[in-house]
Amino acid sequence: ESGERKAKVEKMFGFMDAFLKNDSFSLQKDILDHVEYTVARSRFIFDDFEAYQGLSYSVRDRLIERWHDTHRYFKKKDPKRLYFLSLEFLMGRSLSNSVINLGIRDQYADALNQLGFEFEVVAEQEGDAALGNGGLARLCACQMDSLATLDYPAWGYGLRYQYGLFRQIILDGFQLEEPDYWLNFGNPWEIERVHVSYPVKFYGTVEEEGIQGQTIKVWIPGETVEAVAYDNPIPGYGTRNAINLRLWAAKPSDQYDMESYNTGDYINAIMDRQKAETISNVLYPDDRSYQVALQINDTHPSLAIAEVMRVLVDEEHLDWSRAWDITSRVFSFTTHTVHVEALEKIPVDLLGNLLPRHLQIIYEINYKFMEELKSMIGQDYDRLSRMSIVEEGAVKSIRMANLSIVCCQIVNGVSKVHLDLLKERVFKDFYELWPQKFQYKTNGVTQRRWVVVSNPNLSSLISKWLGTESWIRNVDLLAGLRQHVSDPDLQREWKMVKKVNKARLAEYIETLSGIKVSLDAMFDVQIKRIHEYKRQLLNILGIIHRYDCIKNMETSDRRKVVPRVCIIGGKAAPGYDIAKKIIKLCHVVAEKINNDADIGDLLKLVFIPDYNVSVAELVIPGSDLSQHLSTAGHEASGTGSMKFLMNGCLLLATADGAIVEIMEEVGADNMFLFGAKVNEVPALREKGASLKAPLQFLRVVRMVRDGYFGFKDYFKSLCDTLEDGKDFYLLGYDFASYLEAQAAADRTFVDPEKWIHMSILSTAGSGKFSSDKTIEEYAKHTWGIEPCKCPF
Ligand code: GL9
Repeated sequence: ESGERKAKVEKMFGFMDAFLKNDSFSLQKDILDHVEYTVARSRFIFDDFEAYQGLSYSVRDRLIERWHDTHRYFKKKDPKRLYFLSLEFLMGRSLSNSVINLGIRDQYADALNQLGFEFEVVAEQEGDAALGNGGLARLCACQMDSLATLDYPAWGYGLRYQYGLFRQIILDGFQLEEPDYWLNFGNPWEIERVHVSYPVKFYGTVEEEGIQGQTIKVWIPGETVEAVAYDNPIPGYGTRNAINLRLWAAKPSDQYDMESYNTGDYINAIMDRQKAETISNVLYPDDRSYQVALQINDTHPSLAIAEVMRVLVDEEHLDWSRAWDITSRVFSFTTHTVHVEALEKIPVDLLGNLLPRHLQIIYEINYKFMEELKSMIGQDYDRLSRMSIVEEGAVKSIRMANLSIVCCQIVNGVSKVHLDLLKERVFKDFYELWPQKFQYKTNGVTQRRWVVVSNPNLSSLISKWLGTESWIRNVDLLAGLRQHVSDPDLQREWKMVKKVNKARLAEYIETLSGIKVSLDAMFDVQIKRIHEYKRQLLNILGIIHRYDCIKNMETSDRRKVVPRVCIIGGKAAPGYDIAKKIIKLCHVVAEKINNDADIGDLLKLVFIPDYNVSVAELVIPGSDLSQHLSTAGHEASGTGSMKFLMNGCLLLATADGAIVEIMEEVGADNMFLFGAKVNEVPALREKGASLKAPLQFLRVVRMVRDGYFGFKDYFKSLCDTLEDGKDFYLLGYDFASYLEAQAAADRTFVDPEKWIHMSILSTAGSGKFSSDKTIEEYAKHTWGIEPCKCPF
């Protein structure tokens, strides 16, 4: 038999051409073959989109090849593996990133050229995979890139939502939401694994059974849904390794409701089956801090704790303490918020109905934890009830964060300040109990996506001046730019790159909005989810103030004004009323300013609709200044700032989240900082109404309130949030120092040499904020995994 098998293997090898070839002829042939046989268009006539499809399938073949080799190698070496669970992965586009990581971008560009297509144009055909809300989800995508590049044996696990995050449509300045049918035109980057599927059970009852003198719990589920795997290969850069992001889709189970089929209720049975698929239909468009019930965020996969316990105890029949020992060793938990009210809670009624056995297990974990806690701290009932996994009250709920902390040996924050806040506020009780559990890993972003893919000109420039491309894998080398910072040649070339990127962005703005912007103006950008704590409103009020000042200036003084193009972009959660009003305010203010001929190029305001990863890739390289305005103590990290920093954009920011560490790396004098500090904020809030806002602030708020921009009634509730004593996010208090920071940015901008100097130092100081660094820290200090590099 083994002889037969051997013959078969030999025969198979005979069919193979070793690895796929990457010369121009082979690539062209591959693309054409896919156009003809996979896409089923004629190789003689196909358009840009079909070229994109043919190209992508050809890239995918190369990904699969590496993916197979990597997994065969992992299997052989059998290292400790990491399984990275997240409900959100915001991957964006795959084409450019893949060919760059595979090291064959230029070859593909050349092959396409020979076929009469342009790589950039073809790449624009791809839609975004927007399976996430914002920073938390994009962080996971960056970390997957780093895990692959650094050769870690890792798997990502998430959900394959039928619809991505909603599309933002702006109609008359109002945000409307439309479904994102991202799968409608197919997705060449995934591989459906119909055979990799697992039953996922819901509802039903838990019964007790006696087996060999022992009673065990048996869950009799009421419904079963099938989870089917879709694999997305993630290639590393400069390595053969390609790891897997496995996303699950819900499908009706074959065994589903057999009863109804037999009783003849065929049509209803079919309708019921469709319900199963809705589980992975929509990504919940959520944002923290105003949710009350079930919320999707960083603690959400924490139900996995109860599931692993269930499998070990109920299915593998381990005793509880052994099962708990294993579970608490394998899980680690990263929290991404500073907002106590945003910590996820699941109502007991809901959980008991949906997953009755899991609820029992959580109760058991809590019972044991409470006993242990009593033995340590005694009968301090206030503290016991604060730390309990079960929250009593009107709606009895499970505190998922408490469950995660109790279970995991390490709880990570995402920045230094964030850890401090976890210790002092969010998880104070737990920190006092288990100080050794609490750590932080500074978030990071991948320089592959955020410089090499999105800013190729800057990327080449950096490589040229460093004399190597190694910084793409070894980001510490970026610091080497410091030694050339005063070189006039570098400064000139640096400026040129920025200009080209600004021109590209200006073109985009004109296509979008018809607004022509001057390339000599400062491009000032704030792009991120719209949230009160992120204070886009502060930005808009600052713009109104600027407009008002210019209007009241003598003509001679106007010559000194630094022209600005203010760019704002971001989505508001569909149910977040105030955030939606901020978007509308931005539009009415823009309408007024942009149509005021008297202002001309001195000030423009542009709202970029439907902000997503690929929009960010275009906007960031083209911006001069970026704003990060969160009220200190509210942004756990903030990773947008890191992308701007790497691209040499100067930051105007509060000392919050990651900014505090950025200050340490690039120096406070290379940034424009303002606002109350983290430790001042609580005392300022205490002061309430006695904290008087400055006159300039009152004036601009009054303009909005009095209907200077129209929609007076509509903006009333927004203005009310800024009244003395109600201004929770301290816009009034921070306004004066915000304007000072803005003035400092203006003064620096008119000194181009100084500006470029600061810009180069920003990129040079951005090395610490690569996700490669974050992943190395996690690998060493949290996961305990080692690289496992597949030989070429
Ligand atoms: C967030 C934090 O708010 C950010 O400050 C942080 O940078 C990221 C990544 O750690 O996580 N937590 C969170 O829920 N979101 C974050 O961006 N929100 C969204 O993703 C919408």
